[in-house]
Amino acid sequence: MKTRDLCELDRREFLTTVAAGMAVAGLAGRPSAAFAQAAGKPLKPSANDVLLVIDVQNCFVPGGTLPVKEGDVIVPLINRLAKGFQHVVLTQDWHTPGHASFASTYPGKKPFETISLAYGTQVLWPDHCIQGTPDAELVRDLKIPHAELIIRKGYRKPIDSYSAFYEADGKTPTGLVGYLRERGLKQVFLVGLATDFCVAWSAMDARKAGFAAYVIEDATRGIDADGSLAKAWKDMLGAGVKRIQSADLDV
Ligand code: VGL
Ligand code: ZN
Repeated sequence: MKTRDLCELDRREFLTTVAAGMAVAGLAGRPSAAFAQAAGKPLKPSANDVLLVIDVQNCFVPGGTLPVKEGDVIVPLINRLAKGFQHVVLTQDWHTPGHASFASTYPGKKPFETISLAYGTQVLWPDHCIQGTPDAELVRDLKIPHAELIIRKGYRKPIDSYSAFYEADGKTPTGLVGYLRERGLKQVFLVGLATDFCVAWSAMDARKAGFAAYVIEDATRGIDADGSLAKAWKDMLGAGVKRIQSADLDV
């Protein structure tokens, strides 16, 4: 609802409409953010919200093994956004040598080709984010000292994990659902790399697990292999993920 429409409505009717919308969206009990959103005002992160910072690692920025174009440009913005969140969780792509997602594991295969594995189609990547290497470290300029948890993923040799919640079989949990639920964190805001792979899969799995999910688009960058970025947005929006910009947040 646009702010200028408000004057045309009886105030009581507006409040009823918003309250009904909140009940439908399961947002009763945290009226400030729901109100702000309904009125088109910036969202203020609350104590039930968590910022999920996906894979801001050396491997995914220029100079790394699987560089995302402008992957480094979003780091200052992520640092600023993180200051507005009480709760921040980071993820780290964390592969074994000879990992199932590496093209080098399969003779004759090249990065960005695909193969069929037991759990489905796997895009093949250059060797990247190998456990314990400088390439796998968080970007040095990422400054979020109050981050509460680092989730590592993709650490099993035979299976990839783009998502922070479930491995690529769609059912092996990383433990993040339980962590967020147990701590009463209900709405997940996502930033980081790459929009069309680890951010998108994490956002959709957040929805699957029953969380509200907001991707802060200008604090992400994509790989965009073969139309993957447009497809990822279509899939995310279809799954009920909200696409927002950093300016939509009051931080
Ligand atoms: C990612 C490809 C392979 C990501 C991780 O962080 O988006 N993409 N591994
Ligand atoms: Zn990976």
